[in-house]
Order: sequence, then C-alpha cells, then structure tokens
Amino acid sequence: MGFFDFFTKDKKENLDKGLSKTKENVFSKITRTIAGKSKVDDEVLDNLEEVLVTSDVGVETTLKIIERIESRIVKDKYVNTDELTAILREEIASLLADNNTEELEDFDTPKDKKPYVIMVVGVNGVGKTTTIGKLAYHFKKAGKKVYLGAADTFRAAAVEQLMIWGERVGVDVIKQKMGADPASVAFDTLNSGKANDADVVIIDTAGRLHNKVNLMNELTKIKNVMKKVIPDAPHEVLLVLDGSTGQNAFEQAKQFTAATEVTALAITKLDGTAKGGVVIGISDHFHIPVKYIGLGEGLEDLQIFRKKEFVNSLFGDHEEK
Ligand SMILES: Nc1nc2c(ncn2[C@@H]2O[C@H](COP(=O)(O)OP(=O)(O)OP(=O)(O)O)[C@@H](O)[C@H]2O)c(=O)[nH]1
Ligand SMILES: [Mg+2]
Repeated sequence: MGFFDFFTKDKKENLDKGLSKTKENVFSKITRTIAGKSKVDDEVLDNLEEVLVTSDVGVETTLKIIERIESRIVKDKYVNTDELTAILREEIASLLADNNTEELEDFDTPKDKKPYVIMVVGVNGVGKTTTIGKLAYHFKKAGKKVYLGAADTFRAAAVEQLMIWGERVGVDVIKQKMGADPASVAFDTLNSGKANDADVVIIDTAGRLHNKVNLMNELTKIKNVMKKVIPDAPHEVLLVLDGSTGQNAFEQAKQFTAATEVTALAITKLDGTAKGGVVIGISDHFHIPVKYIGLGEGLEDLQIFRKKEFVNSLFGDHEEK
C-alpha cells in the first residue's frame, strides 16, 4: 500500500493562507520600491536589498539574491520592474536549490530503520510538542505505527499536553511521573516501540532547564541512553524554531547546531507573522534540511517544506490579491 503526499490544491491553499502576512509585507514593500520606475537600476536594487533584509531573509542570503539579480541584469541588459517579482522568484528558487539538502517526498521513514527514532529539540515555547502531535498525525495517516515519548518531565503540564495529542491522534504515549529522568523515559519509549513493532518513535524534550549547559548535557544524556536500545538512534534530531521570531530563530539555529548535533529543522508559526522570509535565509544558510513548516495549530497545519512551492507561494500570483 503506497501513500504519496503530493502537493495538492488543499496544501497549496493552506500554504498560501499561512504565508499571506509575509507575502503582503514583501509585496507592499516591493511595490513601494518600484513605484514610478520602469527599469531595475541601482536605486531599485538598493531598495530591494532593504526590503529583503527587513523581511527577515537575512543579510547573507539577501546579498546572494541581489548578486544574482545583478548578473541577470548584466546578461539581459535591461530588466523591467514588471518582471522583478518573477525574477526574484526564479533566482531565490535556484539559490535554494543550490543548497543540495534533501527534500522529503512524503511522510515516510527508511525501511531499514524500524523504529525510526526522532528526537525533537528546541527552546521553550517554539512549538515542539505541537509539531510532534502533527507529525504523529501525518505518520499515522501514512500508515505508520507511532509511539511518542514524554521526555519533557520538567514541567507538569508537558506530559499531559503530549497525552492529549496522543489521544487526539490515536497513538501510544509512554510517560513517567513529572520530574522523572528524561533519559529513562526515552529508554522506555524506545523499548516499547521496538517490542510493539512501531515504525516511528518521537521523543519530546524540555526546552527550558536551569541553564543552557544543563539543557545540552541533558540532550546528550538522552541520546546516549537511546543507543543502548537502538545503537544508531536517534536517527533524526529535529530542531524546532519559531519562525515568528524572525532573526532570533536564525540565531537559535546557529547556537543549537553549534552546541549539539542537529540533523533536520522545523520552522513553526509562519501563519500570523510577516517574518516568513526567515525560512529562505535558514534554508540557504544551513546545510541541514528544513524538513517541515508549521502553518497553524491544527493537525493539518504542518507541511513538508518544499523549496520551490514555498518560493512560488511567497512570490507568485501577486496580482490576484
Ligand atoms: N499559530 C501557530 N501556533 C503554533 C504553531 N506551532 C505551535 N504553536 C503554538 O505555540 C505554543 C507553544 O507550542 P508548544 O508545542 O507547547 O511548544 P514547546 O516547544 O513544546 O514548548 P515547551 O514545552 O514549553 O518547551 C502553543 O500555543 C501552540 O499552539 C504554528 O505552527 N502556528
Ligand atoms: Mg513542549
């Protein structure tokens, strides 16, 4: 039985809706930039640079985009301001494609890794537990057996929150008492998952401990204990970032990836923010794939990040607003 998560009309609408604030923000700024101008000249480029930086794309990626547009102007001699968004869309898509990080086709896991163990990390409040609930839903929908581990034992409500998601989605949650050793919860979850033939095990972790060193040590300890059950676990360390914090999300990604091993990124809360441009900067900068984007609080509001669709949604169909 195959399940393919194609980019359907529903998903496109969900993506367009989720990114609408960012899109409005970018377009209104671009419109101002080219007002009364017919040709893309140095002044338009300077303003465009400012538009991208203030839309949270980040300086480094913005400069790469501007350079690409400059070479395009050199090649084509004259670039009309009408073509600017189409060119932006093409150049950003091709820039992101240059960063050859893997892109998921659907919610699937490698056949030779069963259970496939995902450890979810990130600072408090970024959307880890919510993302786990949505992931469990999507994996289950794809025919996978899912086990969740409530290894955020730091907060009383954290275990309960994961239990609620487990019930809502209809998957098993392994827990201990609040204050229990998170590594021990992870150990139990992997054991249960393994014994019950689970396809995916997802471990929730605390985002807030007494300090950052504690947090990193804790994550290392959880990882080491997992290996006692499944030697190559965790197969994925998913760092969750809150996209609505813009450049802060970028900085957090830098700090986290420097302090611990991260193999995938999820950027949440893109709905309701105008700072969605940060996804472009993060996807360009890090050689760690952005795998998922969060577009709301509902189960369906998690999408696999597809570079081209993302850029198309952000810079496409702007006339029909
Ligand atoms: N609008 C919106 N809200 C989201 C999204 N993802 C998470 N949230 C909300 O963000 C808040 C925090 O989410 P949690 O999943 O509890 O975050 P966490 O990282 O587990 O937090 P801690 O357990 O405290 O570390 C909740 O109110 C979620 O509903 C999203 O994609 N869009
Ligand atoms: Mg949580």
